[in-house]
Amino acid sequence: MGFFKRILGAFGFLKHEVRILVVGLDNSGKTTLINHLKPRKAATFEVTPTVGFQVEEFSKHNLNFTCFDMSGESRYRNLWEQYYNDVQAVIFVLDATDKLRICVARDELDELLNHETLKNRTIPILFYANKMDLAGAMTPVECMQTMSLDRITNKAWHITNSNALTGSGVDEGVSWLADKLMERQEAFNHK
Ligand code: G3D
Repeated sequence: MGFFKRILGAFGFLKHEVRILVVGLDNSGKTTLINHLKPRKAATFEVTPTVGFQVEEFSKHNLNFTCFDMSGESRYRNLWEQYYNDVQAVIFVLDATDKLRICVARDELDELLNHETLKNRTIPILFYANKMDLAGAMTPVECMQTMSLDRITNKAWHITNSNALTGSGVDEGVSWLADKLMERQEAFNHK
């Protein structure tokens, strides 16, 4: 089943807008990965040309995707933090071959997890250990350990490997995310 069908199924008729953030360091493969998520037709793809800070967004039905680099000058941080509001899920893309900068990714994850807007929210976080096709890529378990993901106790999270060039592994992650969103929707409906 396609990405949009899965998520639309998860949210029933989608009476509300759903925002999914796609974040990670530059060069981790975010743009390549979301090319697999974007609908081929009717994609509205915008690049917001802010000096030093670039956000890519697309929407379909009531699903809104916002994608940006977490690296970059810290003076832009408060700009992208505005996107934390109303987010229902996070996709965090890791370059599994970048052993040097995975510590930077871990620090950025810290900032995200401890952010006032997100720290008490139970939104699911999907990690892609991307570039699995390249020699020397860390396995999802190695990424999990280096990123200390087991410290995330108040949010559902999952890590899976991916090759954003071919789309391999992308669907597995999306299925997990759709299931988590569905569980949340069901819990909300029973309140
Ligand atoms: P970003 O949007 O996170 O900055 P991009 O990253 O999607 O622009 O990807 C950065 C580079 O990594 C691109 O190469 C892209 O083709 C490559 N890449 C992304 N995902 C994968 C993957 O799974 N496997 C491999 N082998 N390469 C990948 P260029 O050469 O265009 O800079």
